[in-house]
Amino acid sequence: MARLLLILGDQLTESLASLKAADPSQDHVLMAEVNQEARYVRHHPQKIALIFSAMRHFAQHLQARGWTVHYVKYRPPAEGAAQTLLDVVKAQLHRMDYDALWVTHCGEYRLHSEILHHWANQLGVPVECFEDDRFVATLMQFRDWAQERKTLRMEYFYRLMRRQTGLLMTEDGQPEGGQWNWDADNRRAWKGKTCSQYPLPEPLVFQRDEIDQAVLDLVAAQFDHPGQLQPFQWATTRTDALKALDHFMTYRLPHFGDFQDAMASGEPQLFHSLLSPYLNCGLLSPMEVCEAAEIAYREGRVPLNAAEGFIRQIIGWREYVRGLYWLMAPDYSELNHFNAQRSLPEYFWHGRTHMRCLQAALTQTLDTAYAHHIQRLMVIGNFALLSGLSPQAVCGWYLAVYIDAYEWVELPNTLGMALHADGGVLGSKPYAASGRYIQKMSDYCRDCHYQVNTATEADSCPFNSLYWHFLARHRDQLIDNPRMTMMYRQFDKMAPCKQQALLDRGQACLDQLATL
Ligand code: FAD
Ligand code: DLZ
Ligand code: SF4
Repeated sequence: MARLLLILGDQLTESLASLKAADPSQDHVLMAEVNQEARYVRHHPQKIALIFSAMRHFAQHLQARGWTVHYVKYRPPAEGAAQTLLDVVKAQLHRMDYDALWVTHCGEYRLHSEILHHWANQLGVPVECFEDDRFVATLMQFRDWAQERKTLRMEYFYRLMRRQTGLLMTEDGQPEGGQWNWDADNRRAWKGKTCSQYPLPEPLVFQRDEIDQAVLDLVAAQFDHPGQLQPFQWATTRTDALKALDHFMTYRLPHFGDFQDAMASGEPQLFHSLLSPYLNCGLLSPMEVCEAAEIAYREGRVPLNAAEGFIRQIIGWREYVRGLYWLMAPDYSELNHFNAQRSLPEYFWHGRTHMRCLQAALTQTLDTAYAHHIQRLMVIGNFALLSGLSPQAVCGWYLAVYIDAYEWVELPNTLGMALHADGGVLGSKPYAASGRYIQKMSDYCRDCHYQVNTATEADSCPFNSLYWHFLARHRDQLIDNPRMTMMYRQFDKMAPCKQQALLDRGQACLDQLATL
């Protein structure tokens, strides 16, 4: 009774459900680098390098543990080798006799539905799919939770997850410190360059081995996708990912909460963890990461607002967006509440714009495949929302450029959180903001071509007028939202000539979007 286990590039976990159920003495593992996965969007070169190298290391690890692993290395399309996962599976079933193909639930609807609906009748063996139990909540649990509610706010799901895991809970079932959420304490701007009280540590550097080097050479030769391949600074093994976790716990978590929403020129990471790529491809587990944060808090090494803020991102947001993705798939990806139709300005692909904040976030993204949450949400996402960029184009961009991007996590964050294109399923109001927010949370405006303190002049910050233009053009959709009343009141109180000047400047920005 030998089974063939297909393990995907984001399933690099030794305790993966299919591996747990299988028997290494007779079942075989199959892993494959294929064009289907490497090219279905123009993934950032660092993302491809991370996945391929982590896959190769993981295969080696499984072999050392006694598994028989059939590993198919990448071959360019011109060489006529197997290009899809189905091709690879078929070839392996042809080579040897297996009783079944075992898979673990995929992270993307695209591939999951292909496997479940189209493979079995082409393969001649049954396809058995295991639930992906690397998350805290099951998909069924999220569905049940959602069914009981009119609105699906993350905060309430998060509280359920806190109770379920016991993370940061007191013995009598109360949230540690008497409060569920310490977000109000987590909004400080970082003045670190002028104030040494909160110094940033040196980034952790990993040694590159032969596997990394071979993959980096391969990606450099075969993938001309947007983004820089070097310097490549990511961990590609569980051992190194654990070092990254440890380094974060010691040096950055203590101030993670305070500066969670801050942005600073030349400081791409600030106090963020950079752990999402490892969580999402399976090198780290969400619970081990959260438990490490809780221990750091209980031992007095980090304050509560830091530990809670960090844990909320993982058992709150991460679990919630995954549940929402599968609840709403596949139609969610097509939603476009504001009927936004503009295409992406070219600078999304090279970063050259006069808007300093956007230039910094885009350039950093293309150089490192990473931007932290506030850059993704309040700079790039906010700009896309205010400018009416097509959600499908924007989501395609986010899926391609970020090292941690898989549709289950990217889509709800981009389409739902940043663009409000789901009409409020995820968020109770759009995350729209003027330049003042960016000025408050960063030092970008100081060196910008545009003036953040004006709104209607030819050199005024585009965010300032685009903000009012957005509110005005979507008045019918937003006016009844109680969380938007104050903004509309503010606009309605302005003199008509001021209102017109704002709308004119906003329209001018939209007309010149390509050259801002
Ligand atoms: P930290 O700030 O250190 O946070 C710790 C961990 O919490 C992260 O590693 C991540 O696993 C989790 N987390 C934090 N926020 C979220 C969130 N909103 N949703 C899910 N998990 C979260 N995250 C991805 O993993 N993949 C994506 O493709 C992705 N796309 C995004 C697109 C947009 C428009 C926005 C606004 C956010 C997106 N996020 C995405 C969420 C978040 O920005 C990243 O998880 C975070 O920036 C990763 O960096 P970090 O590991 O340093 O995070
Ligand atoms: C992201 C990615 C890339 C770039 N390449 C591969 C690959 O060659 N083989 C593979 O099994 N997985 C890869 N992945 C991850 C998959 O895209 C991911 O498993 C699916 O999108 C499901 O989440
Ligand atoms: Fe961004 Fe406006 Fe500030 Fe320039 S002035 S950095 S465009 S917010």
